[in-house]
Amino acid sequence: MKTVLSGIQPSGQLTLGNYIGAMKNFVKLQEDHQCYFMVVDLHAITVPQEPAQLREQSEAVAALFIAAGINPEKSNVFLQSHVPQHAELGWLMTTLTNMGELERMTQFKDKAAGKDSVGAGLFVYPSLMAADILLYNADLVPVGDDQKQHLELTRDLAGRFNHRYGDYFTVPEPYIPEVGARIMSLDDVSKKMSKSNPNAGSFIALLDEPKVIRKKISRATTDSGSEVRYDPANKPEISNLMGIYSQCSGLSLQEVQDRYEGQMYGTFKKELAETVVAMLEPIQQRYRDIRESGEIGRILAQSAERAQEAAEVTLSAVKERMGFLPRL
Ligand code: AQP
Repeated sequence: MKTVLSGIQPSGQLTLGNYIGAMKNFVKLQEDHQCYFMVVDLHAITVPQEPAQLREQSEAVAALFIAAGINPEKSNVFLQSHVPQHAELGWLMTTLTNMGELERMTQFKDKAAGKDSVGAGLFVYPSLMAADILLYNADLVPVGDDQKQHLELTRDLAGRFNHRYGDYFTVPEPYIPEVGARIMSLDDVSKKMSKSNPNAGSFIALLDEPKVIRKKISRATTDSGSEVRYDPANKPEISNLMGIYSQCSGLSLQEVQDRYEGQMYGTFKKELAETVVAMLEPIQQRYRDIRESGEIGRILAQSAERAQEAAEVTLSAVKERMGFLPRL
């Protein structure tokens, strides 16, 4: 059975982009793969986090994983910081990474742009991400389009390690959905929908109330035309909304286009809002049930224990190959 690993940062409220680009695939993949789904809290602190909020968001992301359909009996759902082997292998991978490789990362450039001071953690985080994946010898990594470059680095580091120290790591493959790999902001289609965007109107949070969702979609930017046509090059805003419609309804893009032929943007947006609300409603209900049950801590601890066992096997083998003297 192939191994799948992916993670989401508890750096804000999860968005529809995180769901469509990542979590929806996690749920499908768990049927016939050995899965590790992490709340990557060590990644979240690469930008400043308020401690109480980080704790709350970490539990919220874990609960949303389960509410979205990840079954903790089948898949490992855990916090990255609960398995200390991540940080240790992260350091080892950092020492195998070249500065130039990190300097080329577009996500770093985007997140660092315009800031007076940028933490070194933000710069080296792709090496930690590589460690996360290699620790479990993952074959497949379901991610949105934006993570493709980081995964390429992981593949390079796995190859470099195998070349220097003898074959050990599986070189992982990205698993990127064909549609929905990049859901864009509602207010600026040149940017991806992002949970840390300070403008809450730019994203739909998975826990937004129906009236908030309706308002955000009605205010989403569109071009001055009126034709509901999928044409990302010339009509990027409406195409982005059609992509969301398609992902939330299960209809193909062509079916969405046919359904709204001759109709105005206003009608399309109203029905899009209802489609999103209907898709999120059961997830939100399950989320509330899980939080109220108080079971999250136990689920996370059980998964972390299983994950740690697997992680320690890899870390010991890696350290031995790199020449660390074992502790007696
Ligand atoms: N807009 C998006 N469309 C499709 N997929 C997306 N993902 C994120 N945004 C979109 C995918 O969600 C997973 C989790 O991402 P992450 O939390 O590790 O960080 P990120 O990619 O940086 O996501 P955000 O929401 O933009 O977080 P912040 O604002 O904290 O940086 C990944 O698989 C990602 O591809």
